Amino acid sequence: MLASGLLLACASVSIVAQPPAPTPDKAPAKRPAPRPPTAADPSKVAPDKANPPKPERPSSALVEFPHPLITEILYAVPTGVWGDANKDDLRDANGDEFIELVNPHDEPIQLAGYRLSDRPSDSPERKGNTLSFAFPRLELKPGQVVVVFNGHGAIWSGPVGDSSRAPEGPHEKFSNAYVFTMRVATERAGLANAGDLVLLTAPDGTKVQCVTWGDTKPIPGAKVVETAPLVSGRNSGSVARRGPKSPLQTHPEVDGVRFSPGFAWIIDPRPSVAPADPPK
Ligand SMILES: [Ca+2]
Ligand SMILES: [Ca+2]
Repeated sequence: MLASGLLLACASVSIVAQPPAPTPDKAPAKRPAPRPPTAADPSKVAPDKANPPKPERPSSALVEFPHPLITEILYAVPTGVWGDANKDDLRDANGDEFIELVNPHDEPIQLAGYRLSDRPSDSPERKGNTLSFAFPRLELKPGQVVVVFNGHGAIWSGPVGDSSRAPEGPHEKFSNAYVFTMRVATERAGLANAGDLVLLTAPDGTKVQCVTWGDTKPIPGAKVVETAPLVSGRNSGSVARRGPKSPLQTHPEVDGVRFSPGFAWIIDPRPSVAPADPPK
């Protein structure tokens, strides 16, 4: 008993003499606390599985977000029935002209306030004959297509908008694109076949895109300037691009038709498929 009592006493003395053992939830005072990750050190940020970071939007089109991209222009309307681009059974040298645009980005864009125009009136003959069309409110989802016809003398059926209002829906006669008319009242206002331009301007006045052909010089200050091929005369038809960064090229003839309003190749890459119904 005595021996064990001594042992116990020694043990108790020994226990008392030892510093208190650190407990798991009590770290030593000198241990540096881990610093929370900061924005300056993004590699240390733990991945948020519920909200994975979006990849940086690649510059996948000629124009930056949130601008639409001009994908096709018909400035030289073919003669006869082969020129009836707006499908009203009439061929109008100006009325059947059109400009097609698409949302080439991966998020919706708003068209309100964007403007399409041609070369400004710089001569007495052209005075008052400049084309200018401002879009009303219309949200374009990624890949959605819009066609703006000159519209002079046109007879419309189906949903067609103008500068004051968007169409009620997509138009099935034009590959389900949204269709607009500029409602041009004079036969003298159109895109000149020998040389002219189309300028796309953003609501804040930014000159987004300028497409020229023939002998016309681009408007200074445009962010994207392109020269389209000359397709007038026997080669009349549209110029169109096949990819969001491809140049505007002569539209191939498919079943006699040299344009495809509403059918954007950059969305549906089927170059050999008939893009439009041949005229009756
Ligand atoms: Ca023309
Ligand atoms: Ca027509």
